[in-house]
Amino acid sequence: MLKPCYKPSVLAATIVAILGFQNAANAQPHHEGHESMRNNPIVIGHRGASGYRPEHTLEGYTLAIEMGADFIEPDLVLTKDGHMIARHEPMIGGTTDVASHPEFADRKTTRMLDGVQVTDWFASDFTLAEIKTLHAIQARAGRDKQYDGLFQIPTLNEVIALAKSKSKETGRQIGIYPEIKHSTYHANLKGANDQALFGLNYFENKLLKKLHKEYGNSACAPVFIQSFEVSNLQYLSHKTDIPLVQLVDADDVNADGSMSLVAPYKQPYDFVVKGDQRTFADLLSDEGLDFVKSYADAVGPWKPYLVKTVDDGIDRNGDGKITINDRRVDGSTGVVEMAHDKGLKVHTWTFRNDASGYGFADPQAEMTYYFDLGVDGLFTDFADTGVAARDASVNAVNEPQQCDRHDRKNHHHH
Ligand SMILES: [Ca+2]
Ligand SMILES: [Ca+2]
Repeated sequence: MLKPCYKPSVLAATIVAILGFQNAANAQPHHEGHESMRNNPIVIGHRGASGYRPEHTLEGYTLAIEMGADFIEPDLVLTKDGHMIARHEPMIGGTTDVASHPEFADRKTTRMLDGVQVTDWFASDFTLAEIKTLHAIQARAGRDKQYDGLFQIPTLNEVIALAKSKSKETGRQIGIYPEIKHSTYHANLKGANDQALFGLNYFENKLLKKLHKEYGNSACAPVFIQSFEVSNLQYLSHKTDIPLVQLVDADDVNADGSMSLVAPYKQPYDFVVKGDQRTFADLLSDEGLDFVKSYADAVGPWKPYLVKTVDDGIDRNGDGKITINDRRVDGSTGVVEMAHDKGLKVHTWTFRNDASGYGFADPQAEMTYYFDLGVDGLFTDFADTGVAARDASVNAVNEPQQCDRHDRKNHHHH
């Protein structure tokens, strides 16, 4: 529609564009080039496509890949005979049918896990051959249980083989995003003779040996290694150039938007053991991010660390009740920007269609909000929604991924 003011408005826009260009050029001559190198933010299939299939199964990972996930996420724990298998916890009662195997009834036991007493079946009391007789079940209420009892528990080797074969089949590079679960716990597990079953860094060494064999010791490997603990990542930083991710947890979000920090979600467990007083939240301060940058390539904070939301008692979606979805979204906390300034990537979690989130009733809109904010990736149980949300973001980039990482050995001379 032509209006009388058409020409002046074009002129005004041109002047603004010229001034804007000059301002940008004067203030940040290097900035445009940096931005043009930006990669497409990644969608990580959280425990596979756990919204649709039992978590941590080859079938679930396959579905996540078919839905467009860039990375699949195996959480790793160790069996009695030292194999790395994909489970969210050393406890396997909630995610497998072990309770319906009478031959394993006497394996149910009580252990301390990161300071918490837990009664369950533990992966480290089973050989891999025994684990292979179990089948996965849907762990979360309200999700499809028709696949319960059908799929086996995969090893890391099988997850890697799947990612590689699917990469060939689809022509897309499917990455893996393994998490070392409970490093301190695994290092201190006792065998029958009361000696350490695995010992310090057995888990880390085993993982690196496998990853280096499959992908090489390279910053550009399609792999991120993640952990909630710190000292194991510091150890790994001296042994590998594969990117490392410091996960950052919390207990809950307070009404005013601040983080609630209650054990065992208050501190990395290796900090608890060493008496280091720093909390998870401390790792995201200016000083904390500098510390993380000394050994890791990315931070993986729980999403409320990135976007502040406030419970102000207003029913925003008008459904007659106040839930976390109604919270007022107060924008960035500044963590994403500060991490990026320090050269750390930001990957955040977890986005779920059936739980949605703080301040958002629409899970796809929620994920697009985080992508627009500038996160480099996010974990979702619903990879299809994650891909749609990413593709709708102003930060979506329709170019092949380029490796913009540097070998750690080039950056950390003594
Ligand atoms: Ca995980
Ligand atoms: Ca509501």
